Amino acid sequence: MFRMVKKTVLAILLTITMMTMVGAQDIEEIISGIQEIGGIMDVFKEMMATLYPPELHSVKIEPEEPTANDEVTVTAEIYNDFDKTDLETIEAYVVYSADGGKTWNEEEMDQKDDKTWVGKIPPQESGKEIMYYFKAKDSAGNVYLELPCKVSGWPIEKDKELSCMFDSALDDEPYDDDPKKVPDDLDLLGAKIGYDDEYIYINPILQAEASGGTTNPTNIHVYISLIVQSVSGNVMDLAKESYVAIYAPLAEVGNFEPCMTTYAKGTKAVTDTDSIECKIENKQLYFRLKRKFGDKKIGNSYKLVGGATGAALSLTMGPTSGTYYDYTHFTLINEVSRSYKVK
Ligand SMILES: [Ca+2]
Ligand SMILES: [Ca+2]
Repeated sequence: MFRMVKKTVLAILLTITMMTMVGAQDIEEIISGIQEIGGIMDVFKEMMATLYPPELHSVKIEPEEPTANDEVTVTAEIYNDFDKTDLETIEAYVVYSADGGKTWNEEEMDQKDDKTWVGKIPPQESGKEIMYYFKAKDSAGNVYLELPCKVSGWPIEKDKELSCMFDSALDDEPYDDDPKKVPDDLDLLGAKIGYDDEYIYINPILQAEASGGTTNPTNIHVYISLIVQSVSGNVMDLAKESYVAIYAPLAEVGNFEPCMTTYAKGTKAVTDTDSIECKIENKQLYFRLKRKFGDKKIGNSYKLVGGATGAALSLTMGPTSGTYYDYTHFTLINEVSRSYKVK
């Protein structure tokens, strides 16, 4: 069931993107286009279930002022919203660094009850500042992820990676899809995310370098990442609340820019090239999105679809004139820094 549901979510995301690209400017027009996708209302309810990743509600560390002899017990309430979804949190980790975020160590947490997870951080040297963060996964592969530090170093230099980028949710297994079904340049293996005060950075991890596709026949590859701040019980909110990063090297064929965002402004869907930079470095695709877009601003907590890939198969587009390939699950991001000092 979930596989089908996710494909439907992906179809919606790509339809939003593609309809915007062919100039369907009115949000209601886009939504009615989405509703024409076969069988969509049947999977509506199940679809909603995938929009609610695990959430973190409280954190406690013991002892509060650890010494070099103390193992630290970390207790966190992490669970999916029981009112909104049947999905369950199945894994949780506390990840810590004793060197200011250069290297990270992961400790799997034990589940105590349906809300509470307990993990241990081993004794650390006296005087050290220990940074830590949490991540968790649910039964559908959605992820809760804290971002403990800010990205530095854009633009990315050759043979270097951006700092402070962390793994968001993966796609479905097998991560390496059969090339007959998903070409390597559209095959997602996961996605990384990072942030600073002005921007959000996303690296959809592709098996081979992103490529444009072909103009004849029309097969224009589309790479997207998506941020959504609030989805209040209606999947169609995706169209109204989404901030979509789009990379489509051949988009100029349809008189569009190869690197742009789309989002709702009032009742209209707009495209914008000022809020985004797309970059291919070391064969990887990176988006840098301004936190401010239109009349909105991304806060410190939001949901992310790290990557979705598809192709436009026609330039006069309706809901059926595109195809989708791959898609990562939802991640709930929380930009938060946590630390304690060893006495
Ligand atoms: Ca894949
Ligand atoms: Ca593959």
